[in-house]
Amino acid sequence: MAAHVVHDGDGNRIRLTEAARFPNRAVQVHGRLHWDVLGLWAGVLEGLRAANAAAPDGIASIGVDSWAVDYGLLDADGRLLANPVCYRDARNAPARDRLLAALDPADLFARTGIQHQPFNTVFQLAAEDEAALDRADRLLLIPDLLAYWLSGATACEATNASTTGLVDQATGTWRHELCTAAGFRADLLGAITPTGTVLGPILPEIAQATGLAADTRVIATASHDTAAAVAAVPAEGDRAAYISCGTWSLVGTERTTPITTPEALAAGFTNERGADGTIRFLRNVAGLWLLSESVDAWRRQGLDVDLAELLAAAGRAERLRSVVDPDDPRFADPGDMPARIRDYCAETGQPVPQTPAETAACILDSLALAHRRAIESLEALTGEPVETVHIVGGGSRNELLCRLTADATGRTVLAGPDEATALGNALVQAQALGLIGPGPAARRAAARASAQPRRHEPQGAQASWQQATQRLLGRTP
Ligand code: LFR
Repeated sequence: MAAHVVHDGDGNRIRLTEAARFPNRAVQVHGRLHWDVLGLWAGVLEGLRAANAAAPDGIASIGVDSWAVDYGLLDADGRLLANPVCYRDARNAPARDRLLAALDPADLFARTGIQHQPFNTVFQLAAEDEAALDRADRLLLIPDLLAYWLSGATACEATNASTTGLVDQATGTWRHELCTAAGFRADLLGAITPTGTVLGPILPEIAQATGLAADTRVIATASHDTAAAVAAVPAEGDRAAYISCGTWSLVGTERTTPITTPEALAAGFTNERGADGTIRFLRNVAGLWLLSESVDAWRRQGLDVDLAELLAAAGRAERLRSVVDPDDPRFADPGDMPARIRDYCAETGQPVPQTPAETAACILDSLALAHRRAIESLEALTGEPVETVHIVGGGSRNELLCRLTADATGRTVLAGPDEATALGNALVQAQALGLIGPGPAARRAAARASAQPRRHEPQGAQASWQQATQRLLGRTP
């Protein structure tokens, strides 16, 4: 995505232009789920070539963001030792259980602020191949790895570092005793890099391969995609929550202090770091992953599924006929999602969705309900009312999900921007370059000026969603 800072009567805003797009796929090899990181790298280079060709005034800087927690291990010569493993690989859950049995889970949460997701880097490292750890000299999270290949500088950007589960929430530095507990050397981790640090110019070979000017800077933007997306939420006032909606629905608020109470831990909330040291207090809800995996499964079975038609049919379907808890662990791994949804509904004595439209309706109703559950927990845990829900990210394009979320939560939903991660990434770079003033308020103002969210007011009775919540909670298998 190419971004252009516009200064006009409305203040500073960012105009985004899509220069290129490439898919990201997890690949199963020899019993392990990997990312195709070299495919991603090829996509980055191709994208930079396209962005450069589309920017007659040149490109000042590049910022890399991606999903969180995953990493590559490098040897002493800076060579990648193995293809990074995908966080959805099955190796993590047993390692988490082992480590949590040895540590005090509530104490760990209080120290790091991070929810005990099986895929946290700390648990992945506890499951890591010992020989690889012995040979490794350095660990880089995915965006830091790509930024290293672009600039030659090794960074450990702060927003993404917090998701490892290895950072002290109070000091923002690594907790070395957790490295020891997980069985790896703390010196694999470099010093944490403040968000917005200029890492340096691109390497000469990158300038040559992409046509970019040799002085194009690489900036450690908010490299965790959710941190970038939340940095771009066009919120006004403090009664707004966000849902960063894509593969996951990340439901939360931005705060200045973490909440690490046993109640927050039990409700599945986490405290990740945002740009400017803000805290993203949020819950991971399994998001549109359930739908995208279902579409993949139907296509593998030879069904010709058109997403727009499927969503239209799901919109016409009977509401709340059957609902699942999207956070049930059975939905976390790649696979035949429609079959798992059928099993769940059968086990809980609900009508079993048969057609793709019925299945999609079940998924979207269930996500809206899970959004409601997370917003209600959020209010209870923070003691602060939520009046408006901003849905940002690719999921904000899903009109049906936005409408159902307004209905289920009984709150106004403001949908968009859909490219919130790219916008937040660019906002942080623009601040690092001094094109936008420093601090969260200036960024938020520029985020608002850059977006035109669509409004969805809740329609219809709350009672059916209230009953469905009770039904879901009462029937959890
Ligand atoms: C969203 C996201 C979430 C993180 C999950 C795994 O893309 O980054 O914030 O919990 O992916 O990395």
